[in-house]
Amino acid sequence: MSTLLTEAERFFHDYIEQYPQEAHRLHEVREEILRTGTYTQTLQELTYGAKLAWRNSNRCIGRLFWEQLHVIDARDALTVESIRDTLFHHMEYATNDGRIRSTITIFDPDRVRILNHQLIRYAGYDTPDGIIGDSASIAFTQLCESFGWSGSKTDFDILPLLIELDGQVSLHPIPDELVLEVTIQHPEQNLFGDRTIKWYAVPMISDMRLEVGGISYPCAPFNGWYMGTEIGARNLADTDRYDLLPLVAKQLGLNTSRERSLWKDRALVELNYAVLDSFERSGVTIVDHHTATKQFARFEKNEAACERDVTGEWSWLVPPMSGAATHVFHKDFDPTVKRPNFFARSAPAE
Ligand code: HEM
Ligand code: NRG
Repeated sequence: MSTLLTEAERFFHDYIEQYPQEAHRLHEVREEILRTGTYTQTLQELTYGAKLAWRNSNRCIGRLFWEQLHVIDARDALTVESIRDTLFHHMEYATNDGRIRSTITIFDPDRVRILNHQLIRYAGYDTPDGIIGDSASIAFTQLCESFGWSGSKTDFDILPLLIELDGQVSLHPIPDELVLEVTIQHPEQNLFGDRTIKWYAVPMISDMRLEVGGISYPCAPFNGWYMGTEIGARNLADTDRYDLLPLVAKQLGLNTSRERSLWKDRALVELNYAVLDSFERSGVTIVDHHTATKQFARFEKNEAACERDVTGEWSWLVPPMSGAATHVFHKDFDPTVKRPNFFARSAPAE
């Protein structure tokens, strides 16, 4: 309880600087903690805390926009139907027909969990004939199957939601109309032969714990939009994900028998170009890694002007291609973890 008190006091110190008329809250909260062992935050406190958690996310290159976060308070959603509908609402609101809105939905800190890594993700199956779909989802897909779910065994089956309320897990398929997807097509080349390759529009992380003022919210799914390399240089390219570079290189007629032909690099560039171009043509928000790092430089400038230090994790901030062509490669970052923040739910507090 003393760490809760310390964290709450630290949080309200900054909060009251921002909202001086709220000075009384420090005494109220202190009293509530001493009396009950915990406290309930106002929506204004939660909103401020969630934005700071984003601002403090050391791995996030998208932090320029930390003040533009739409916060949905779902602490009163305490039936599976209302939790499910709230998640569906988040998807619809955030997707916004492609003009993606950064959004977070915050659920009851004690009673609600989502078992999915992201609200929308593709299933993965380990079959005797090889892996189908996203190998990163194999274990979670098996969990869904143990709850009676069965997918169509395509490379792009949308997984259902697994919602846990008071320790009871229930499974909820996501209606197709809530899932915006983009077919990836290069404007000049056929990169994938007769295969159709696509990706979903909105990354909605649902397995991180939001911590604000000493209170943990284990269920607080959030989203921004994609940086192209997340899809083109990792999800579709990693050998333990969709592993598409050999196919793309073959389609481009590159010499894959010699590393020094740089077939992987050349395939990566065209694949990433196709991702960015396809999202843009579909009217779905996405940012390329050059623009994203420039936006991050503006964030660094803004923070300096407010006399705040920017913390960061270099190995996450540097994009997974053309790293040295961006300014973040050439800098050091202080990896100190500030609070409020988001934490891996399984990991102990850092
Ligand atoms: C990580 C971009 C919005 C919190 C990342 C990563 C990228 C990124 C590229 C690294 C992901 C990876 O390598 O797997 C963006 C962009 C956004 C955005 C372009 C557009 C607005 C947000 C929002 C939040 C957020 C709205 C929270 C409110 C985080 C966190 C991580 C992260 C906590 C680390 C995830 C982890 O540890 O797995 N972001 N982000 N980001 N972002 Fe953002
Ligand atoms: N790399 C993961 C998503 C991680 C978070 N990325 C964001 N977050 N852009 C992937 O699915 O590829 N966000 O909140 O926008």
